[in-house]
Amino acid sequence: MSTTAPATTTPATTTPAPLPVDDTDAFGEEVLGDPGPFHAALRDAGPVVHLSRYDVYALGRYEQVHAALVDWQAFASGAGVGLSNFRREPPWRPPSLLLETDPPHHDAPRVVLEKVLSPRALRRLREQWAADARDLVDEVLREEEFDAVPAIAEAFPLRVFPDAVGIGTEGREHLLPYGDHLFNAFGPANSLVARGAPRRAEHGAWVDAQCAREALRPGGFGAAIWAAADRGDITPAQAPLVVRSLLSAGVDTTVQGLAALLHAVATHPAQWARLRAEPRLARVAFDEAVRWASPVQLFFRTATGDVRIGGAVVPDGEKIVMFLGAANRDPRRWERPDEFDLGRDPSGHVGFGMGLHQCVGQHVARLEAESVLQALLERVETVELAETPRRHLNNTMRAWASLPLRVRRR
Ligand code: OVV
Repeated sequence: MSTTAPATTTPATTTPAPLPVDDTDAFGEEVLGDPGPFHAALRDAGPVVHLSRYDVYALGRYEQVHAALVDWQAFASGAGVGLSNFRREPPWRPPSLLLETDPPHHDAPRVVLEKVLSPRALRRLREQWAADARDLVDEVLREEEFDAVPAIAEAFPLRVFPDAVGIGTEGREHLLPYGDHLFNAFGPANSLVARGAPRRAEHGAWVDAQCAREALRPGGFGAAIWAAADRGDITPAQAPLVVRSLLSAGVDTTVQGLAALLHAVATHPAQWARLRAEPRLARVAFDEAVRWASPVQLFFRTATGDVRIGGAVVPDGEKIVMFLGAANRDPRRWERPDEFDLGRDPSGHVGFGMGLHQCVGQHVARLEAESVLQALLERVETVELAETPRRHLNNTMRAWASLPLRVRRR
């Protein structure tokens, strides 16, 4: 499946290495349903591979994915972190001030959001979220069998996160479809994008309306962002877009992070037993689940010049896709990468990215996951799949539609 094409630029003295070519549809249903074989082929083909179908350059190895993530000068975000190149086509929504920008524009919004979502700022939520998780899990455990996607993975973030942001209670059903379309839109304009397109304006208008100062309750993350605008840390024009990032990146991601964790423990009974014996492993369990499943599978960058990667050259202005999910299972970096293993140290995984743009909401995600896992550990003896789980296909998220579980209570 891999052939070799000559690289485009060939300086006389430093001949670029040959560039492997792969014509697989990286966003086709076959790969989205089971990306493992494609990821392995990509990693084995070389440090960088040309994906001929989309005319983009792909990184599947941990070393190069990590290197690209931390080199924001050479690998820019400002032209978009999806397939679409904002230098050539207009974005479908005003670009995010966090995700789709580079320094120096990126920095003020980042500093503001880092403070708003810091472990310190989240301390006041810990008790409440622990209680919310216990209530939810008590409700769910009235049945021995339930679908953990709607019952827990969706229900918990939807119960705690919009309240923490401080939006109203009306219209919250827009959050998941908005996020689903957003994450599809980082990929090509395939049938998944077409399916979301008819209602994207409706979801987008609702989300945008929640970002106004008047829409945000005092005490929440949203109000804290507006307070930063009042202090002059960001401009009043920036504030609503920073709030929008919370509503964009904070829901589907944590839903699928929780789903990944629940899937992991349901399919690894020995690891569940270990967690029961050592609840302090709850923290590492979530990070290992994020490494193992990589709910966010990929992001793109744009080359800001002719960029050398492993001896090959990516030409100026071209798009580079970083397969986070492939890097997180690269055997060059991880021992037995396909095993969900609480004995390993998953730190350094790129499931939250790395470098300047590394997930600013990761402490929120960890707190949500720990709250839910703790409540389950207190109440559940064993957990297993009751039926075959069902994937939800998305161009950039590795997601579950359904995760039927059977539990035995303590
Ligand atoms: C990491 C992420 C995903 C989706 C949207 C955003 C960020 C945003 O900032 O809007």
